[in-house]
This record gives sequence, structure tokens and C-alpha cells, in this order.
Amino acid sequence: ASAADANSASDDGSPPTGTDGGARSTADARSITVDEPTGGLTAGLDPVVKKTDGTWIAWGDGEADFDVTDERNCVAVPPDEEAYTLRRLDLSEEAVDSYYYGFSNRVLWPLCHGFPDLIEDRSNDFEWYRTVNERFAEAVADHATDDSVIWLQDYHLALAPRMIRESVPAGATVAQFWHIPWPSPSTFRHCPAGGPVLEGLLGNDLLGFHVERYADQFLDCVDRFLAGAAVDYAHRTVRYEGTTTRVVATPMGVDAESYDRGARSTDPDRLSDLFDEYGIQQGTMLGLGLDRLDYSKGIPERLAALERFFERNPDWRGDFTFLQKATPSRTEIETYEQYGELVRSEVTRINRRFETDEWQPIVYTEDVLPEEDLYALYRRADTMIVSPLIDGMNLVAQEYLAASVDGDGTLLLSNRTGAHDRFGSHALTIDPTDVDGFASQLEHALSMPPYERRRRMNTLRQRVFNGDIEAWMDTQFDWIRRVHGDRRTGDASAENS
Ligand code: GDG
Repeated sequence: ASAADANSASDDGSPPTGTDGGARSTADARSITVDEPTGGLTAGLDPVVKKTDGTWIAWGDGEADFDVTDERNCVAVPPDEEAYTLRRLDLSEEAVDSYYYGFSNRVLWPLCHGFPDLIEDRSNDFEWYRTVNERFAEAVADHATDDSVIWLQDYHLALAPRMIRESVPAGATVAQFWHIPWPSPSTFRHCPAGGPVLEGLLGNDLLGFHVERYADQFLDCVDRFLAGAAVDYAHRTVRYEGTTTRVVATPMGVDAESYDRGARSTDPDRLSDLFDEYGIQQGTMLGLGLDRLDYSKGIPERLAALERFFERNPDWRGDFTFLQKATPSRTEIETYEQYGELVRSEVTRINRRFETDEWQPIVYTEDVLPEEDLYALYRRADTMIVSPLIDGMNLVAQEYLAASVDGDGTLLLSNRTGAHDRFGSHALTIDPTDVDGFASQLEHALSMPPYERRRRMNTLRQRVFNGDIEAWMDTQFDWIRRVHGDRRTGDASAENS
């Protein structure tokens, strides 16, 4: 089974060729710039695809005037190493608005994160979503063979698996990883195109989620809403229209070694400059938050807990500073714009309440930081706060642990993240909506005896290293090989589990 055909779209409107993030390299002859965008999915997949020597199909930014089949839109990444081939699918502005900022992020994102009230079902969005999924399916079919493995990423491609299944040779295997949560049936019933979404996903031979509860909720939704689908809960398979889909939970990790290495080579002068730049006192106890500005990430809840903390602990004023790094995201969508405004105004209000001439309790920045700065801040942070209201996995928590090379530091982690399923009470568990409990955990973190901090950190780091991105990739490809083998021998039955 070949892992060599790793076809995917990237997340967050940030395809690997784009405008987001810093330019890394340029293929001069074609004048195509390769950027590394901010986003968990792309950050996680880039090393994976580099290792597979495959083809990555992703959408472009609507400015290119040649399509995916044109050789000019087919570039080696990075240009000087040719680790993999990137094929860009050019989408018009209207397509991006309806497909990405429409059905993907105004319907599927809020739905899967349990915010049905935020669903905006605009006319034409679903039709564009279907059209773009078709274009991806066509691009895959263009070069799929009987032995291909097609690996799709995320919620932007829910319809493509069935379309691909119907257009590629019978021996090819279709697999998908769904990076965000899957909701319960009581939430999923709000999906404007629930039937087609489920039917599309059941074109996969393999469908992966981060944690078991999302896999189980997916099976519950199929059972409840898709007539004709046979769900086998014991084997976690679904038989529908001639395809057997195996549903698995495979939690994603980070490239722990490179965070460890990056943190070890931190330049102290650079860190000190960074503190000066942000007006942070050099010797302060430092708390850190790092998120896309997204309503799922629980940033206002974190600010409320900080406010409660400073109310209850006036002695910490001047000695503890919280740095919140927030990356604006999907700002074309009003809900996101409003969320950003709420976060900024809360920071200002809380700072006014507690600040002194020399000190601000919360330092807030929307700067996109180079990785070196990220390593340095992760290493330096005495406590990291990860407080989403819900999160498929959360890579930031794992990056912090991997970069905590001094074996010190504490992690406050929301019990509503996939990451919490992996780390449990070795981190300091918080319920993001329980302001008092949250503030108490922060007090606990800042006053924890060093031996306990180190003991916890040691266990957490071991878990991050044991379940890193390579381990995730191995598990993915073990499953892919298995379903690929079943498909080729014609044995896709559940009994084979
Ligand atoms: C989705 C799911 C799931 C952030 N700011 C900067 C920067 N980042 C990087 C972080 C991290 C990534 O962005 C964010 O990853 P998360 O996992 O926290 O969140 P999502 O973007 O929502 O990702 C999530 C993930 O997919 C993978 O499956 O875990 O649940 O929602 O890597 O480091 N990187 C740099 N500068 C910044 O300023 N260099």
C-alpha cells in the first residue's frame, strides 16, 4: 500500500501557497511563493506529506489564472528539496466566499463545535460547497490508480469521499481525518444538509477522529439520520451503499522533537528584546495563551478567570503577567469580527482595573510570531492556559509541553478539549465556564511546589513524546494499510476487525 498519494486540502483558508504567514522559499522560475500558514492542521501535516513523497492537492487564493492540471500550478515543496508535489486548485473569490467562508465555516464549524445558534445558512453556499468538492474529486481522479491511497483532511471535504469513490478505480482506498469535533445527534439535526454530509463521508473506507467520543457521536448520527445505513457499534463500522467505512479514534500529536530542539536553542537576548517590545518586566511570572481568535477557544472565559484571580490575589499584582497572543482568523465572518472586538475590549477593561504605572496584568498582541519566538515564549512561560469551550484536539497545549525543556511550568487545560482526553488530571483541569474554579486552578499553578510541577511536567512530556506526530502518522498509515489490504482482497467486512 502506498502512502505516496496523500491528497488533501489545507485548513483555515491558509493553503500552503498563500499570503498568510512568512515566506519561506520561492520557486523563482514560476514565481510561486511557498508560505507556512498558521493553523494546527497545516502545521501538523507538512512534516507528514514531506515524508510520503506524495501529491498534496490544495486550493489556491483565487489569483492564479491556471488550473490544477496545468503544470505551472504543480510545484515542488520546498522548491530546493522537492520533498513533495503541491497541486493548486484555483478557486474564484465567489467560490471561496461560499465554500470556505460559507458552508465550511458558517455551517459545519459552528455545528461541529456545538454552536447551532451561530449557523448561517446562506443561499448558494451549499451548492458551492458541492461544486468545490466535485473539483477536488476530479483533481484526484485525474491521477488515481488502482493502488492509490487518497487521504483527505477535514471538514471542508465532506462530500468528496463519495464522489471520489465513484470515480477512481476499485482498488484505490479513500481515507479522511476529521480534525474538529463531531456533534451529538441533538446538535447535528440542525445541519442544513445533514443527509448529503453523512452520505459523502460514508464514501470513505476509513474515517478518523481525534477521540472516541467524536467517533461514537458520528455513529449515533448515522444511525439516527441515515436510512439504509447499517451501523455496527462493536466494530465501529458502517455499511452504506456498497462501502464499508471503518471509524477510528487516533489522537493527533505534534512534532515534539522539533519543539524541544527549538526551545533548547532559544536566544536569551531575543527573549529579553521581546519582553521589552511588549512592555513585560523581565523577572515576572509569566502566563501564556496562544490561539486563533475563534469563539471556540474560550478567550473571554480566560480573561474572566484572570480578572477573578487578580481580585482575589492583590499580592500578585505586579508579579504575574499574562501574555495573550491571538491570531485573527476568518475575519470576513461577522461573528469572528465581533468576537475579536469583545476580546480586545475585555483586555482593555481588565487592564484599566488593575494596571499600575509599571505593569499591565494582560499583554495582548495579534502579531504573527516566527517559530523561534514561539519556542522562547513556551519555554519561558511559567504557566500556559488552554481554555477552549470545545476543541477537536488542541496542538498548542502539546507544543508547550514539548518546548518545556527545563521540566518546569504548569498547564491549565480545559476538560472540553481532545487534548484533555490524552493528559487528564496530569494537567490542571479547568472547566472554562466555572470562573471561580478556573481562578483557583491558576492560584494552584502559581503556588505549586517545584517537585510537584516537575513530576507533572515529566509525565506530560513523556505522553507528548510517545504520542507525537510520527506516532499519529504511523497509526494512520497502519489503519490505511489495513483497509487498503481489505479493499484489495475484497474483504471489507466488519468481522475482520
Ligand atoms: C484545528 C482544530 C486541532 C498560532 N499562532 C501562531 C502560530 N500558531 C500555531 C500554533 C499551533 C496552531 O497555530 C494552532 O493549532 P490548534 O490545534 O491549537 O488549533 P486550530 O488552528 O483550531 O486547529 C484543533 C488541529 O486542527 C489539528 O488537528 O488540534 O482542535 O481546531 O500549531 O503553534 N504559529 C506561529 N506563529 C503564531 O503567531 N508560528
